Amino acid sequence: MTHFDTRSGFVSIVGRPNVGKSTIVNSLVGEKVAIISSRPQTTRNTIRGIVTLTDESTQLVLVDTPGIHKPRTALGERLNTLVYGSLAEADAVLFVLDATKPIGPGDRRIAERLMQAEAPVVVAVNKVDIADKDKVLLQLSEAGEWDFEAYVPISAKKSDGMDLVIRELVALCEPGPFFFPPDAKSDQPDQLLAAELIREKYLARLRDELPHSLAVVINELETLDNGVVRIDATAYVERESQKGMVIGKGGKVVRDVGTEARVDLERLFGTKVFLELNVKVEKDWQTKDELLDRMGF
Ligand SMILES: Nc1nc2c(ncn2[C@@H]2O[C@H](COP(=O)(O)OP(=O)(O)OP(=O)(O)O)[C@@H](O)[C@H]2O)c(=O)[nH]1
Ligand SMILES: [Mg+2]
Repeated sequence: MTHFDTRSGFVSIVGRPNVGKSTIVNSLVGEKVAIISSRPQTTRNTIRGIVTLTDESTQLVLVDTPGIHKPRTALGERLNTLVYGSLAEADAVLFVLDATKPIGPGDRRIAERLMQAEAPVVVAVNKVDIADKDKVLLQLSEAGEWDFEAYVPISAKKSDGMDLVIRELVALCEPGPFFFPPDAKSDQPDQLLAAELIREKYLARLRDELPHSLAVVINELETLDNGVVRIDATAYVERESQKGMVIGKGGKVVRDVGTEARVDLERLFGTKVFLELNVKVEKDWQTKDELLDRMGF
């Protein structure tokens, strides 16, 4: 029999779009490993954030997932499949609810799926910093009928209650080896994180449906002799008519996004970054399997 001095576990973070899953992951990890926006469907792939307790007794591998919703495109379907697929490898699930919204059919559908899954479920009622106390209590008691492992009211934005979340999840870990070095924060390749940071800056400034039509791909990422990191990136939109909005008047939008992204990228790489960002039209990329493959979904 194998004996382990350490404990570890994979935790899937699931819930409807925009409930704060990625904010929770960043808060637990203590670093920005996942991008955040006020728009639903921000996260598009499973991003792993890693939390190792300071005494190095336990390692949690947090798997941030896209919000579960009614799919309307091939991309939407892939995202939902991705989420439910992540449950197969999960030792525990953190099911996130938004305290500012009543529990709806979307939440119930997810809850029913989770009841059939093997992994134990901890429910986090998030955004309590902006929700009425009464609403939080009501939601806790309604969710309590699902009979999951534990219920924790939190504010990921204010990092309130995160120690409770950690405690509940650690209790569900089994003896086992660490999957990553104790100081690791994420398993995400630099290319992907860089593309995500650029997309985040766009999400913050584009209106209407455009965010869903946008994908960012890193064509090249290299460290030059002088230590500067050079990144060549393309923002894809679906229609010629959208190109103008992504570029902006006189190139203002693409320039501002580039400037903001560079600040985050320089923090990420710890060095000066030279970012070349251009815009291309790739018709209906969300519905074409071949394009989704190429974009890494
Ligand atoms: N006030 C408040 N806002 C929060 C909290 N947690 C997240 N938010 C906000 O909610 C919005 C969505 O947060 P995300 O972390 O991107 O949500 P998500 O569940 O990952 O969304 P998808 O990836 O689209 O499924 C952002 O505007 C966050 O700043 C919180 O505890 N309090
Ligand atoms: Mg997210």
